[in-house]
Amino acid sequence: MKLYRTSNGPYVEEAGSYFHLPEPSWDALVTHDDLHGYLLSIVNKGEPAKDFLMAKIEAPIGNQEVWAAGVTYYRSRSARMDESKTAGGGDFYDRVYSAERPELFFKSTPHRVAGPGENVRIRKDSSWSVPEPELTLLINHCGQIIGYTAGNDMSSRDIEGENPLYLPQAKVYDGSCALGPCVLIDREPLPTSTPISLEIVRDGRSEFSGATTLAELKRAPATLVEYLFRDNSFPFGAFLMTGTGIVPPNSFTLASGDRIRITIDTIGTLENEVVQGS
Ligand code: DO4
Ligand code: MG
Repeated sequence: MKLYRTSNGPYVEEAGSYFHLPEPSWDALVTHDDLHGYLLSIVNKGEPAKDFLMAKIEAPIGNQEVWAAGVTYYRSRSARMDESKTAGGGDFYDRVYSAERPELFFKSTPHRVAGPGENVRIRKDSSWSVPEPELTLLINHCGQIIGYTAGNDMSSRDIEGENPLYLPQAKVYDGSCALGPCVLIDREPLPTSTPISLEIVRDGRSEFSGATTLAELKRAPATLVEYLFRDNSFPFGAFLMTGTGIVPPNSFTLASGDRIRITIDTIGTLENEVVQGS
């Protein structure tokens, strides 16, 4: 089932039919004792709504914090080592890739998150920016993975590459994160064969495209969540981005007007336009 947050409240979609939810609070849904069972009960009542298409789809977030895992794909390890080699930071990325403890960092508060169709931003003081397409977990307040969405961990590679201690500035700024278009609510983990793809369109033409699958993700989502919840509480639940396995070549940087499309098969496509900070 797919859960949407819209300007007209939340809807659940099953087999092409949309059902409006009487529970309007996104936080109450995320912290529901049995969200999957609750949504199933709404679907089974069988009263599809006709007004879903009139509503604006919004980022599927209430008061959840957004966190991110890093260097969970070999491609990300290599790209980071390359971008930070003159700063002498490369070794850290190699070590964290094979360490038992994953890299986890705070990514975003809800107000910095763009929904489908909204703008993501590149920093005005960055000259090398990329999107990072990432499977993103929705976790309830008890630390259970209850759903999956597509995420974009927008990153300033020059700022992070200059010094790894600049990571928060490279990663956390207005419009630096996008989530959506919906949350796939599933009790089962996603198959490792699940593809994630990225396309960047400039002036109507494909400027970059790439793909990976969850089989390339080095760490189990449940292990990442276990680390995140160690000595850390999330009363409204949390999102956890699981890292990128797609990095455009070093010659590529995003530009204002680029359209970023991130597709995860069973979830859908998250599309955003890029604007430059001024
Ligand atoms: O180590 C810095 C960030 C890594 C990251 O965001 C990723 O691998 O996706
Ligand atoms: Mg990332």
